[in-house]
Amino acid sequence: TMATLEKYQTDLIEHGMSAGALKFGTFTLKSGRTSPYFFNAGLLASGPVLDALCSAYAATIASALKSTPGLPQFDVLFGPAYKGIPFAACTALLLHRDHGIDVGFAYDRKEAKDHGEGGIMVGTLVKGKRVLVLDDVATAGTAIRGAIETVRKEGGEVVGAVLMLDRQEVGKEGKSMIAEVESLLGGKGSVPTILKMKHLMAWLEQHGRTEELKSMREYWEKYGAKD
Ligand code: OMP
Repeated sequence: TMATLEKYQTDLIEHGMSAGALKFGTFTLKSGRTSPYFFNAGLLASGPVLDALCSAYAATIASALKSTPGLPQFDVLFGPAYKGIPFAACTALLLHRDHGIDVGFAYDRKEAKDHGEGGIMVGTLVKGKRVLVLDDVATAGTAIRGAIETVRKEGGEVVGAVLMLDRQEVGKEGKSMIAEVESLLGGKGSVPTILKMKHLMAWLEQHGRTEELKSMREYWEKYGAKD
């Protein structure tokens, strides 16, 4: 049975395709896997697309805060450099404007500054705060683990993470990436995601794109997390 799509999920898929960010074809991943799709969030770069993406992040966070098991309350949204910076900024704004959820936002520099205020963090201080990490795509979970580590080194307590896309693949310990990252954070419900691979497949099915759907199914059989 196919996943059902919320409007904010369909909007993000369709904006992603128009922007050339979400592509179906043949791609080599960081992990070396050959994938029938690739989502490059760096190409989500216009006012309307940022609106679709960050409205979806905000809706996902607001709904996860109300769910059980869900996302714990948090004080600061952290967007890792570089792609996470505009996304976290816009999401903090929309959480306030559309959901009445007021949080700080912070990001890191890729190269530490050795003058002025120094250090690698910019924005709201994370030390002693409950932090939600915001990231784009997670495959094996390497990138998201790095962002969690950055916040922890600065003394922040990472209570959860929100992702644009969970590719639903196997993580570093042989379980699903999502279960592995949840167990590093607040357990079940602490890593809400806007989209999962199965939502992309539901969209392809709704639009009669059977060839692409077939390649997606084959890929999932090979690399999908079965737990
Ligand atoms: P992991 O670090 O293995 O979780 O892979 C996530 C990273 O892979 C992202 O931060 C991107 O650099 C890249 N990526 C995408 O951006 N989109 C995809 O669809 C797939 C990948 C990937 O290479 O796995």
